[in-house]
Amino acid sequence: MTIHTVATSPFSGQRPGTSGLRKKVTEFQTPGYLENFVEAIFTTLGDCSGLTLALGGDGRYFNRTAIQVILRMAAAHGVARMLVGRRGLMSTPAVSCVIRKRGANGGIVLSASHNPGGPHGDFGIKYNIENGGPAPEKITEAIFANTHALTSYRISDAPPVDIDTIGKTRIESMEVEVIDPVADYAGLMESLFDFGAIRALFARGFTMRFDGMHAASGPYAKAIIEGMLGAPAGTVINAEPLEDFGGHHPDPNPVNAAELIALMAGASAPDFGAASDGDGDRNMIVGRNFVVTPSDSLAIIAANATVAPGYREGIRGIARSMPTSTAADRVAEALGVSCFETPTGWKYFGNLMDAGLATLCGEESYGTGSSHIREKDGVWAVLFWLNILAATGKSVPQLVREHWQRFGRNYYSRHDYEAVDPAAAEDVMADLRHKLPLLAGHTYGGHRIALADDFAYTDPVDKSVAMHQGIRIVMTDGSRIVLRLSGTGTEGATVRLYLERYEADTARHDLDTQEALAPLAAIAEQISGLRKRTGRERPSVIT
Ligand code: VG1
Ligand code: CO
Repeated sequence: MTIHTVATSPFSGQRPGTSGLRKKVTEFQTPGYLENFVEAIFTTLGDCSGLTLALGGDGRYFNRTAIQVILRMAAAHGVARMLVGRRGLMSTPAVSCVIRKRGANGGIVLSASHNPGGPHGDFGIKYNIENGGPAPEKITEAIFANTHALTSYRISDAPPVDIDTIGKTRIESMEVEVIDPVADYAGLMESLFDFGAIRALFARGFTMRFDGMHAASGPYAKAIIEGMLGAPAGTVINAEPLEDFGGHHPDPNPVNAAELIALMAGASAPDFGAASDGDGDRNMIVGRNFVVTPSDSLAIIAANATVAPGYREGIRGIARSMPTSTAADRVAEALGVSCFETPTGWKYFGNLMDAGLATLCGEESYGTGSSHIREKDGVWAVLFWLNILAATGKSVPQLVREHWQRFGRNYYSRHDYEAVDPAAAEDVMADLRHKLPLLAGHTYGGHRIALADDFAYTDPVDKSVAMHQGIRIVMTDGSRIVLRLSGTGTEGATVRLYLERYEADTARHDLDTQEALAPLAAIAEQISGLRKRTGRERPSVIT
């Protein structure tokens, strides 16, 4: 085995987005492309001797190839130990769990999350720090800066490591330990939730369907829900991770998980439905003929948190991303705890959780989690719901309706305009920014604008500032219109339009969501000209 220094030259565009570097697989296959980015990570880490790092991915196409390259590069940089998930698999929350539980210095997650996989799909890579969470912006920006300065990368010519068998091997002087990707995580879940009560629920005949979408969460859900909690075989479907996710889009929303939604609306619907995404950090919660919005899910978990043993003492605070509905804010107020509004992306929650300021965090994009790790966590959210259902004996629709009766309903929807011309998308945003100072005080279609700004966030812990995190137009009645550009796409630009309207009156809690939000959508178009400028008649995806 020899360590080689290979000459290279920088690639442009290796800037990590909302959650790491995501590109087409074909781009990652360009000779040196992956190596350069990994070299930039190691350069940013500096002296790697003595470091222990976790490594795993969602199993998509190119996962195995990338794992071998990263191992050989880690060995060349003097990393002491790598903890690799068997078959190269580890869900994003499981990587976070392993880093924390085993006291690793960080980890590398290979995933493009909810983006499609396969040879013509997407791939992604992200660095997580010692607390188990995504690297904060100062680190991702340093990695990006290093991608520009590279002239070479270092790699061992060691033969491929067997990553399919649990055990230890070596590359150069680095130890490679292949670990069971599920064990640590399953143990953590058992410590947080009332497994006895959930087991009893299933024993009483409660039925459930969990759609693993042929992605990373399948093995976790199967081991925990069917294995430890005794749900009948077949409760977890599409549990085997596939390199192309079976050709599906591993994004758990009503559009991509249409089959589950149809099942839950049919005559033979089980009591509870759930799905997770490519890397297992997202979740969708469905009742009989009833889809729970992620924003409501966060609020409902917060309001019922103490039923779960891990949260019996109560929660310290809630954090939500800015576009996420304000349903959780009302719960925080009722509980007398703080509520934080952060930019989009889980990396902004890390400091709040480390400082003990927030226990529960959530995003409108089907992401919910807590301070048990530092990533959002799909299976965790599903188990939390199971625990609440078991403890209350209520159905999903009943729980949600009662929540609305108590706190009011936040009608909420996100309209995505995908793969639009990047110049047109930039134009929409630039023009809106320009208009912002003139908007407050104006009335559109009966809505008076109370505040219009370009969201900026100062981290309360380290005082770091994130600017330009989305345009926020807030009405005097609390209704909101938010526009921002996606930072995870790999084709053109994606404009996200988020709409929210609060309704206290129980008699008006059964409106169709899109109808309830149509007046706000019209105002958004009037102010932004989004459809006109992008040449789209309607959104590509509505969730
Ligand atoms: C999207 C979501 C965001 C989420 C991010 C990563 O980002 O909107 O809430 O944190 O994906 O999730 P963007 O920039 O495209 O809006 V995951 O499950 O892809 O790691
Ligand atoms: Co994900």
